[in-house]
Amino acid sequence: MGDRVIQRHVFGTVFAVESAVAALVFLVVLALMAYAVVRRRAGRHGAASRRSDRPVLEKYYVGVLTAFAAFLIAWTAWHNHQEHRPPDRTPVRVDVQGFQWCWKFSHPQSPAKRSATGTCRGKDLPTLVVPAGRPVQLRLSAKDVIHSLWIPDLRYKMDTFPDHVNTFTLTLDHEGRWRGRCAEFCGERHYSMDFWIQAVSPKDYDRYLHGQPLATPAGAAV
Ligand SMILES: [Cu+2]
Repeated sequence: MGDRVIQRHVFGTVFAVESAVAALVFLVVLALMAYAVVRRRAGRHGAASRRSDRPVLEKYYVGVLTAFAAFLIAWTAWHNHQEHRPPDRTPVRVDVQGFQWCWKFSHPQSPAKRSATGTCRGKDLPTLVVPAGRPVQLRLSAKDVIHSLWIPDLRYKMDTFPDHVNTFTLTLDHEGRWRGRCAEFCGERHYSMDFWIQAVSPKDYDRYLHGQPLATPAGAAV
């Protein structure tokens, strides 16, 4: 699947399959309960069963549940592995720092020492600029307390810690702009810790690293 694997697709597939299995199990349990209630109300009930009444049925029941659980674990782990395998190309690096109450995005490979930050008050939101179609490694840390970088539309979320660097690699397969948030309650203005993530063409990203303005200015609607 290569570079075009995006988290939203993987998340959607896993979520759909897990929901279908959960719904199936739920319906089967409901049907069995309804059957038991109706049967009892109809008065066709004998003495309470003893433990040893249906050993084969119980083994079958345990086996089916174990098979469902094993399938779900293996299915999810396999998809997780597909998304998190090492990128084919050297990723672009961006250092992300969360602080009370905004973000700072630094591009260490930028000759112009490019970085973006803001106050996260009103429309003063920082923009994380990344190249579309290329793997981007985010190195996350925090200045004060725990925050969490969250891009709901793309299904990315990872905590940022003051004393530890968390790393993950994402690839956005097309240009666009999405809203990001803080997903870890971090104090008084946690609710306003929003930012933008904007994927631009690799050529525009290179210009951005060299300190030139973007063709589509950061913060403008795409
Ligand atoms: Cu926060």
